[in-house]
Amino acid sequence: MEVNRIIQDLEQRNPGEIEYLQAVREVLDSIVEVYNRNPHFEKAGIIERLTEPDRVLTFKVPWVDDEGSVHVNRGYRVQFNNALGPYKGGLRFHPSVNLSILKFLGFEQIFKNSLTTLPIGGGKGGADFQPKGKSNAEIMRFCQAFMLELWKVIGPETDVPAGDIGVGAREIGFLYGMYKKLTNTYTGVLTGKGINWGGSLIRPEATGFGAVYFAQNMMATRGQELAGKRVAVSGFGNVAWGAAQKLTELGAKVVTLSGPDGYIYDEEGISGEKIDYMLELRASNEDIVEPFASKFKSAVFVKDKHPWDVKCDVAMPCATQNEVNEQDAINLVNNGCMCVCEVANMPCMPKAIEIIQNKGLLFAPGKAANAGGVAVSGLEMAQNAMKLRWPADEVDKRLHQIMGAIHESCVTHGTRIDGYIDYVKGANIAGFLKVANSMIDHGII
Ligand code: NDP
Ligand code: 2IT
Repeated sequence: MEVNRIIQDLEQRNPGEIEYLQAVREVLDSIVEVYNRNPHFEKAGIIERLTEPDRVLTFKVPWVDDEGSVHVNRGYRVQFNNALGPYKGGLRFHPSVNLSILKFLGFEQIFKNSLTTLPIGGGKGGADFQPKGKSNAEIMRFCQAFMLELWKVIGPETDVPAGDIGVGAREIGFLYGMYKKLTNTYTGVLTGKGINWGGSLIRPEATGFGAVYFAQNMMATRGQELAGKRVAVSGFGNVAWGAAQKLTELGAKVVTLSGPDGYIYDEEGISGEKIDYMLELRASNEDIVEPFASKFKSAVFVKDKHPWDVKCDVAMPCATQNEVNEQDAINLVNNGCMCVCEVANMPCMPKAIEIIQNKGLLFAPGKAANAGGVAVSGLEMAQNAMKLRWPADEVDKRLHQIMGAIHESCVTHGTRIDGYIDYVKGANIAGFLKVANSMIDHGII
């Protein structure tokens, strides 16, 4: 395999899909040696087959707002690869959603889901819908209209969507209600369901908790622990909330959170009622964090900036892709940060990763560190299939084990001769091998 040639071909076939090409290049750069050492991969056309989604569905989502005006959005489902199990991955509702973003997310999901040790394939979907400022009734009508198309291609043994940016428990509820009505079934077709109707305990917290467990394991490789450390967190959504909770519980101090309007710095630490307030802010549908600084005296609002110029020991980007650039990485290094743990999907730009790794900092890619979310989705599917529910401590114990196993895979496949653990390489190789070998077992299909 020649990475540059493959990327050139992909560019021609998928013009302008910047995020998708960025995600593919990262994986190919990591696996090229292993791939070329095992000619059976090339013989089976694994890369050509892996980089073309099994199918991509786009559809019209017409809906009516509270004033009676008609709107049309574009809905998507990318069913990328089902070598390991039913397609599995979230739905994103955000105005920035396009095919490139969903293909990058779906591609990453293949390897992430492989790392979880659970039988789930990779997929992603969503819509270019702006939830900001919409009423509850408008959100419901949009979700219903979206499901009127999506239901045709999903199913508990086929494709199991979940939440992502802009899709939380409320949206999953509206989507599930419509699916149930259309199919006259009651199945585990979506994860992140409400706790009263098939959801798993710990699913809302799982992405953040899992990432913190992963960061604990990383720090332990250098004899360090999270207790007493200053942690910069970005975002103020579901994932940032879960991470802030667990970090605080373990004795770390969360000093920042952020939104599209800027970031909050709180020297006293974001804990207790401040973490609860994050949920209120998020639910307000206003998408600003500035009110945090009016409510809590110790908090300062820094307009239009990312929180990567503060002094911290650990950085956990929890908002969105490409939110940490080259200069941010330099700032983190200069401020003494020792560990950057991606919790969002692909939040660090390639140049930023290069700087962080070259300076010897611990660095975890999102597909390893944030896999706890989809892992507990997998546990939700298992519970639904058994028609029972595990207590919270059982789910949390399994989440702990899974994150430990992912860390172990990264160490096994990513440790360099000088001892530095390249978690990017480790995660990509471990995730890839299982998928590629399964594709070979299934023949050319
Ligand atoms: P939420 O919708 O709950 O929160 C997303 C946060 O990121 C908000 O603060 C949001 O503000 C901000 N954000 C989103 N897009 C942008 C943008 N283009 N520019 C600036 N800020 C932005 O989503 P989650 O917390 O669920 O997701 C956060 C990240 O974690 C995403 O990368 C997601 O893919 C990833 N992830 C989520 C998992 C889950 O289970 N939910 C699992 C694994 C990863 P705003 O809405 O105003 O833009
Ligand atoms: O990016 C992700 O892993 C998610 N948004 C969660 C997917 C899932 O199926 O739970």
